[in-house]
Amino acid sequence: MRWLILPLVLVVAGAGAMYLRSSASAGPEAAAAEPLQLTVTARDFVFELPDSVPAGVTTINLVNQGPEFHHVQLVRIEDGHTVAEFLDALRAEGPPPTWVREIGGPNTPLPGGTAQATVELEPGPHAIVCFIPSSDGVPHVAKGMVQTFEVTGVAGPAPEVTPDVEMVLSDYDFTLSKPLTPGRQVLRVHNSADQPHEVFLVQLDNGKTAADFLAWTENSDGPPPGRPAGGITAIAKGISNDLTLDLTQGEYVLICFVPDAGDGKPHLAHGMIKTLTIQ
Ligand SMILES: [Cu+2]
Repeated sequence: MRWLILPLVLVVAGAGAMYLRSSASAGPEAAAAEPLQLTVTARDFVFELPDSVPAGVTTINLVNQGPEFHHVQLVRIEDGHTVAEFLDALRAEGPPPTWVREIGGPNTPLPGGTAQATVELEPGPHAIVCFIPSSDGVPHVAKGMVQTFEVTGVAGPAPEVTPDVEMVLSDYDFTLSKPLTPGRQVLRVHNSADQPHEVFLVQLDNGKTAADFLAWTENSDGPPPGRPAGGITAIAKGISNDLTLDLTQGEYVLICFVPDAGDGKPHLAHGMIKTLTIQ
């Protein structure tokens, strides 16, 4: 199996609790910490962001200047490995390294649109990759859409964010702590499974089904039968991302496209696709 074709089959060892920190750590006089902000601009086929980014809880704002679809897949390069080794591994055939950990990022907005997700950036080498394929089947990473950067310094106090709704990703399901509702809400997505998972939320057009959307992802013929409504890219076991959703009533579908560690099929083929009515 070539990593460039099925790049998200990243084997991950261990688990790291993210920023689900105790609220007891902040005294009443402590100023409320805010997430740091990082803008990532995507175009065909490059990412633009600083070479060096401060550590801490950070809201990643993806601006897609298209015209193709792009996402931000953040990975942390661990265990003393280097960005050069990471880039070599991306080019090489064979299993992906165990020292690369997926830490999420904003999932796919419409071309010309924006998406956001809040992640914890720890010091060390990182990369942003786009694994979405063009209509020729070639993933954007193979067209140059990978950018490495260094996270530096020491993180300040983490913001005390209480999510409105929590979602746990497992093999192969999305479990919500309570129903999503119309309006703005903060969703915390956590992966409890050994495999990495993502969530991509699509609001279906009137009369369209999840099957219509899947058919469209295979041939991209004409306009999509729905529109992206938020999501996060793959996160390894133990990682969480927060995102703000702004929903209206309607039919939605939740999808994970991450290839399975066992058979290489996207997780949606293992049942990791779910329809929701938001009312
Ligand atoms: Cu999955």
